[in-house]
Amino acid sequence: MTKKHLITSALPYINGIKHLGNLVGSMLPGDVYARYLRQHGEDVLYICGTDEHGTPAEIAAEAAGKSVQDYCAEMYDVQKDIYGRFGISFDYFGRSSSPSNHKLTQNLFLAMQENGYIEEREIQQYYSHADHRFLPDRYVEGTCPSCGYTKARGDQCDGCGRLLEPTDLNDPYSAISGSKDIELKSTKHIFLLLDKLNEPLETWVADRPEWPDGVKGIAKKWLKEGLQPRCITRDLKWGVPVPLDGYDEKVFYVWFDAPNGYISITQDWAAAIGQPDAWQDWWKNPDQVHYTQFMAKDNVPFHSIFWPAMLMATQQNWKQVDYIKGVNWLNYDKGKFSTSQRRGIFTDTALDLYPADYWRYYLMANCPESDDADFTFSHFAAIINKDLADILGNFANRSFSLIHKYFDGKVPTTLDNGLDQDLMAKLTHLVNEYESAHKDMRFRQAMGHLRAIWVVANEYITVNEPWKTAKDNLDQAGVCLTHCVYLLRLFAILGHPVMPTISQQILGLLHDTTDLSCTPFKAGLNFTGFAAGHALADPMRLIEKIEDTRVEELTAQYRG
Ligand code: B3M
Ligand code: ZN
Repeated sequence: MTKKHLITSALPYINGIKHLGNLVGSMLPGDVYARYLRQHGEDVLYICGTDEHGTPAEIAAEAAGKSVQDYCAEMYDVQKDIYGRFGISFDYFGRSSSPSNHKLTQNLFLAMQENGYIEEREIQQYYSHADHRFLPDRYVEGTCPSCGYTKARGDQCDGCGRLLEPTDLNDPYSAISGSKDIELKSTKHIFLLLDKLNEPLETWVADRPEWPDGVKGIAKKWLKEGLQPRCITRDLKWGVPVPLDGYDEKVFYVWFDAPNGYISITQDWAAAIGQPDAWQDWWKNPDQVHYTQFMAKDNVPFHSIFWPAMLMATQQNWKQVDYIKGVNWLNYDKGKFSTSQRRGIFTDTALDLYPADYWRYYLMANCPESDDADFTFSHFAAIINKDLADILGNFANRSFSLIHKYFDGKVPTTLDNGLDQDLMAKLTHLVNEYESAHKDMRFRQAMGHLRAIWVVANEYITVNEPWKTAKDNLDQAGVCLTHCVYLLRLFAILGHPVMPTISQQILGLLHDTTDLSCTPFKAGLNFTGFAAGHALADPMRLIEKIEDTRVEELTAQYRG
């Protein structure tokens, strides 16, 4: 029996509208993979949601002059709407602040405590006299002891990625007020005894055959250094309450509750479809499910070590991840995207500028899979103008215009003698390569194969010159143009995972009612075409080119 496919994308933080780097780093590849699997008849559940606790939410809510509850509710709706307009086909987009995640996180914690993986410790924590409060790790900044980055945070250094404790920082200061008038004071916190899980984790990581070397390398590096007990409570008000006496002023560390969101959002999905126990099919049935996670590379440690360790510590046989797709960074014009400096292209702006599918195709064709990628408007325009306008769009335009000119907008003939054998040989090879690349989540390569299929189609119409043969051999022109109708339908089927809207537009022009969401690639290859006389829609320009002047304007406008 084939396994069900559980897919999750790293939960985007609630604060601020996400930029293209966030999109291509987890949600877009997750969506492309989910669409591909569904199209090929697999049973898929694609889960994501907003990561709402922790200091980013509190800081952003304060800056917006709103309660953190109101801020999160508002930003949840904003982000959900944007991903919907990008065609991200989650089965459910939930919230880590939901009651289900509070309950689940507390129950998981109590199970870890029951099994001896929890310990209370008195620690030294920075107390800020200027801010009259203890400082959670992200509220402490300072100089990284490893790389000297001066704005390293108390939990992780953005300069070198090292995970830190606030006491590791040199020249620490309060990230709230900038005050250096901070001192270490004693306070009690709860620790997860990760050191007790080092050995079982080493065995588990070794038994992850599918993990890419890069992911395995990160996990093994952590395990080789030896996991240390990790503090899982924070002096914050907004978060999952700690179910222990004396912890009313503390909540769980955001990374202790966020990944549980994958499970609790599935519980919310089950409730929403009226089958409250359906979530168990995905999370309590480990042998029947294949679980793939998508995330940016800095989230790999938490997903390959921290959360698997938590689930192990509960001894409740939770489904653990089978494959982790960690994506590198998308940089903006050789620098970093910056939410605070509004540097770069953010998902709301992107949708105002161009159709979602332009971005979807561009980002997958340049997906930072093995290395960082760099976005510039000139590169974006070059790819859209060449791949989508000149190759795909031009082929569609020529085909439809010639069919309208010489065949009254109707399919010229049937292909009773079968499809051109040379064309089919090229297509079959490329479609197999394309399918294999999707299956292995090699997205850049997949887009290269898709583009090559469009090129084969253009070569076919160019070699057969129906605009010439129509003058003295209409039948010959008809056979060629009927092949073009066949090719356009194939493009729609192949394009669905990445460019669902353009693919549907092509079908609309063909007056074809095929359901692309469940028509596998090979079905497109075997199709021999419509009946002769099948009426097509009037030609429309599928892709609008991006002019050089517009590229210059946009480059200047979004320089940050
Ligand atoms: N919210 C994404 C980030 O680090 C983080 C992922 C949580 S997945 C459980 O930007
Ligand atoms: Zn560093």
